Amino acid sequence: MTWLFYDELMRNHVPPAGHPERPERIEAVMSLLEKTGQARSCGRGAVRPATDLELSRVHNAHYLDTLSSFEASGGGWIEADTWVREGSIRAARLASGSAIEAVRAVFADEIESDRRAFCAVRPPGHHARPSDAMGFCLFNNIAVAAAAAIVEYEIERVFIVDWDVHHGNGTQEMFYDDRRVGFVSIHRYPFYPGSGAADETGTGPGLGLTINAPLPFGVRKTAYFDAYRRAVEEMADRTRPELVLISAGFDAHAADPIGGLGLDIEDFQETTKLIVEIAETHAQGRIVSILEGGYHVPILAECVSAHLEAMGVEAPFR
Ligand code: Q9C
Ligand code: ZN
Repeated sequence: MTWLFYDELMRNHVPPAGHPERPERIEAVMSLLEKTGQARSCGRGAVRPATDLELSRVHNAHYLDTLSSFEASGGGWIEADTWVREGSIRAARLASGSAIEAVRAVFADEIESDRRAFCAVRPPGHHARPSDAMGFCLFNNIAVAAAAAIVEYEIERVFIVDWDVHHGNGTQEMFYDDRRVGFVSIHRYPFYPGSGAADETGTGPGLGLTINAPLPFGVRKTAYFDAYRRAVEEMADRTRPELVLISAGFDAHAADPIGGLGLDIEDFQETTKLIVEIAETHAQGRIVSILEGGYHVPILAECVSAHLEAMGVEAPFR
């Protein structure tokens, strides 16, 4: 059994019409998982908002205050791409709280094949920086989850893999000098947010614990998977992780309206299978996958369904 985390209140973060990061994204994901039978075969995790203490492990306390005041005084665009209004912070806290609770679930479970979780959450997180919202992201859900794992379960080696089409700049920044967290990002480059060159490899005790695989638009699929396998296997060797976290963005799909790197729905089963292998080799099967981008709504839902299938969640009605 895999654990599924979702809360309808995450739909109450509502950017203006036409914004790609919309409530329908997770609605469509959940409806499809119900239709395929996958929602029923997952355990349903209880979602709660992340606390200030949990968020402040990776975010500056001043940022939390600024964000609250911004929302309380009516909100609007907090930066070029990121909208905040009544309901946004609650949604973002639930997204981070889901990720924390998913970590708890995979550490609580006795059976290896049950130590997997997927968080169908929004707003996404991987661009959020210690003191800034960015790129549709308010709180860095995956970084909050990694920090919670390190503190609560006293682990020393976490591996974060980020296959969203955009570089996971916020996550990279939060752990750039940290020896406890290995970070791999495979992304379109040059592209938003501009970072993620191959020579960004970490610093100090974290040197060698960041691997970036920047790929040009139009890359062949074989080159994509060569780069992916190489980076992921190298980082698995370097970290021998006790927990694997996935920044699961699906905007590298060829039809994504704002991203695209030539991938098809089934390709996310390949990216997933390698992570399952690594988690089983090193991490007693523990995987927490957290939704990031993916903006073609029906395709996003199919990608999530395929991803879960590769994590062992069968789709009897598909
Ligand atoms: N202002 C995620 O996929 N596009 N975020 C900016 C120029 C921002 C994507 C275009 C894309 C953010 C989580
Ligand atoms: Zn993205």
